[in-house]
Amino acid sequence: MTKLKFAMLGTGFWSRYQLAGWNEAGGVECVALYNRTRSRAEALATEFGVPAVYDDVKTLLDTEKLDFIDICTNVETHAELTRLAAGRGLPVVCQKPMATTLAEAEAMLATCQQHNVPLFINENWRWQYPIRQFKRILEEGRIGKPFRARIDMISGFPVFQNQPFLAELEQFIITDLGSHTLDVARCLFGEANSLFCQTHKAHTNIKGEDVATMMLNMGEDITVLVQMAYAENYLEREAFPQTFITVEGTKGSLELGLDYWIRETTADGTLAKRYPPPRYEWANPFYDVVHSSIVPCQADIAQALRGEGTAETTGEDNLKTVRLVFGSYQSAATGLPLTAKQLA
Ligand code: 89V
Repeated sequence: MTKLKFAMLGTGFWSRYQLAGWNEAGGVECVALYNRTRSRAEALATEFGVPAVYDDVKTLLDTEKLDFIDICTNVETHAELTRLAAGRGLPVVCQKPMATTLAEAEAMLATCQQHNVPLFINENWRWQYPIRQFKRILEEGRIGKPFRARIDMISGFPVFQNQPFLAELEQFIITDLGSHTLDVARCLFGEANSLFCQTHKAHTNIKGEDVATMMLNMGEDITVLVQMAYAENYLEREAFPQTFITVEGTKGSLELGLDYWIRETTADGTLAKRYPPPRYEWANPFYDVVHSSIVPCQADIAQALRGEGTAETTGEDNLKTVRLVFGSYQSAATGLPLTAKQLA
């Protein structure tokens, strides 16, 4: 099989895991790296044996023969880089969050459609092994018809140390984490029929909100509460970046809890089994469940890029998550819930 050649744009904190993920997924080859600070691209190129380095995107695109590009830069550059690549007929894979506003995300998709190139979003959270197992068990239906669920990602982890730019975002936790948790909600329960959100700021030294709570009605009338926080809550045990999920159904309940234990409780009793994520040598142990989810996410995108099927996390699909992200800010600002019509 000939490998698909790609360039990665951006060589910050996330890019080395993204590159390792592509290597693990297989069938693709990174042939060039771009960073506006050339030395940062050079360092990563040496580490991963990437042959070419650029500090100018247009020169890279004019020089390299590529099958797609992977955008791993800060969010405010995603739209422009997408426009440049799509204009040259190149499929685009882009990091979440897709864009800084809903209008910008819509424009990115429209540009790709206009140039007839696919757009994929590296939305990995729904690919976490324990979450995939949770989805499988939920769909087996033993807990009956779900009517209420909770998705929690609450942490005191010093996230700003590894990703300092997060402290500078005017809209922080819903764009960074809500992009993931709201996407998981869609993946498990379907599309939103309504949304209400409230936010808070616990850290005084950051720009955006770091606490958010959303109440949604989703799919076939399921009430879903999404709770997120980065705050020094002095949790008895820090669990970053684990997501906890509880679903109540007409015949039982299902819980994804600490250390990847899934507990299914029905009239027959409780069945508990642990579903830890795979461990990769290249993964940062503080992020293992997230880093390992990069691999199936990229394998899914790679097979779609080879024309072997559709991917889950297309730009078109992710736009529905983006609508929930910015809908949450709108609800928090106005104090009003949004209807399905307002979210469409
Ligand atoms: O995946 C991410 O969006 C990261 C983190 C795990 C820290 O939220 O920014």
